Amino acid sequence: MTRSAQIRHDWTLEEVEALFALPLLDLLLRAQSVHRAHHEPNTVQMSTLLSIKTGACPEDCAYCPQSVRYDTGIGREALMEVEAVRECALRAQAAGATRFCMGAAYRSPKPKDLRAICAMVREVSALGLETCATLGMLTPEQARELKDAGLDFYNHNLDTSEEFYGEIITTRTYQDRLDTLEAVREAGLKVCCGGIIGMGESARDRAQLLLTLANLPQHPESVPINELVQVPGTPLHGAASVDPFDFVRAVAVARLLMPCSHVRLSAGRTAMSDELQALCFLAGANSIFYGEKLLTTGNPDTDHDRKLLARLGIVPEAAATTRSEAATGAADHPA
Ligand code: SAM
Ligand code: DTB
Ligand code: SF4
Repeated sequence: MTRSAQIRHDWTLEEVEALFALPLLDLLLRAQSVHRAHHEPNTVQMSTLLSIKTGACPEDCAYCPQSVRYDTGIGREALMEVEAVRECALRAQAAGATRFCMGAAYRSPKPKDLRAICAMVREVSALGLETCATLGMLTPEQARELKDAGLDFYNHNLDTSEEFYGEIITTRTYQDRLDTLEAVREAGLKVCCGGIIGMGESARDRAQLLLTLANLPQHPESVPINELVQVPGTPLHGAASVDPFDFVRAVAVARLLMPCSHVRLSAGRTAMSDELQALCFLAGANSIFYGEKLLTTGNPDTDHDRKLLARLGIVPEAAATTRSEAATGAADHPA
């Protein structure tokens, strides 16, 4: 079978549920085989996050410590200055990151803020880093503005299945999210889109989330799989924890459904053992958030991560978009 023949956008829920139901070792073998057919083995892409505008978000995402509705001890902070962002990006680059992702606690950016963020994108891009932003909902014009400023990726997660979504967020719809993803794609930006495991969703919800991602007209170049970071004060604090093997299954199924994408082992790594993270890499994860902080919560020390990768014989992937990412667009969309 050729590589492009494995790129499908017509998965059924039954097929995806059947993958989840495979014996774990069979699933891992299949996922690692597909991984090796599409990616350099033993490499990992490293992105560093920075919260450029923290707290007081009007949305009600039940997992999020930055919503103004929950008492999590996170106050309102102004949008950072361009120079301060540039310094953080330089530090991330010196530590070994190749992509810098700027996150803002917005429902959607205001015109003045977007202009300032475009200036940040230009500065970070000029350092030779890949750029990513996650700023909430975008109009097609806003997406084009970011593209013109040199933005490479836009992160906007579906978070969960359409069915479960209403239990987690009521202030915007699933369709709003799909519309933003379409605007981002149309503007020529690369898409980073994934979800969160551990919010009380069912196995079917997990299958449905990955199915929706895989059946988008084009697979997201980057698929972050987050494990819920439980923050006191948020409605999801105290949610039942996930069986680690079920988390690994979600990573493996993402790899099988979206062979060319980078699957990112995202939030939640501080609570994972080194061995569990190694299993996630075996399942096809080939990207991490690297740096001591995610947006407002912790992430493993860079020193620990460097040692872990060295112990596993995994090397950081060079910057610049890989052959496989290019293939997600070209190979399956000849028109
Ligand atoms: N405000 C923008 C938005 O929601 O699109 C951008 C920032 S928001 C923090 C980006 C993503 O972070 C969310 O969609 C969610 O998937 C993830 N996230 C937020 N809080 C999290 C948590 N406690 N645990 C895991 N992932 C989380
Ligand atoms: C993604 O999928 N996960 C990141 C990033 N995209 C923006 C965010 C994780 C946030 C975890 C909670 C926090 O640090 O505030
Ligand atoms: Fe706001 Fe984004 Fe947090 Fe939702 S996830 S509350 S939109 S910062």
